[in-house]
Amino acid sequence: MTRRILLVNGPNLNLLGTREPELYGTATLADVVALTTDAAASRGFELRAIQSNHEGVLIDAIHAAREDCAAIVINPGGLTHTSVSLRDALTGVALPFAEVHISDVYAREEFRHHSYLDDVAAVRVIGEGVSGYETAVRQLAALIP
Ligand code: CA2
Repeated sequence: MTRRILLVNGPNLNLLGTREPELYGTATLADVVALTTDAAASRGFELRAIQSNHEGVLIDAIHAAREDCAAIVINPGGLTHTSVSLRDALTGVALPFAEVHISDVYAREEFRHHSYLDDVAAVRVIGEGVSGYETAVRQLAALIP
């Protein structure tokens, strides 16, 4: 299996670093990709990164990962709380994946407490800020021989 990890960031995460720093910090999406690339490289993995505001684009990227990735790190944004289709894509490709949330969703509104991914994610990292992406890579890499 190719030693490559797919990093998926969902809707609105392109806005990282531009507003709501009290929730999401000041790092940009480019910073997140850079830190996740480094975390993956230090464990012998290449990183492919995608961010989209469109659910179907995210699903297509997850399907493509079946061909050449060993694992997925995903912050699905608001789709966490709404999308059966995203869950079906992730279970359909059967790659181990980490669900990452920058903010502590359990300390926020009730509607953020439910995740369609929580029972199928191999790793969950919640509320660690953007360093949670590094934690996710470390924990996922430990599962891959
Ligand atoms: O905490 C997280 O990482 C979330 O996945 C972020 C989602 C939110 O819907 C989830 O409940 C928790 C929202 C992403 C929006 O990101 C922004 C970043 C900066 C400014 C505005 C939005």
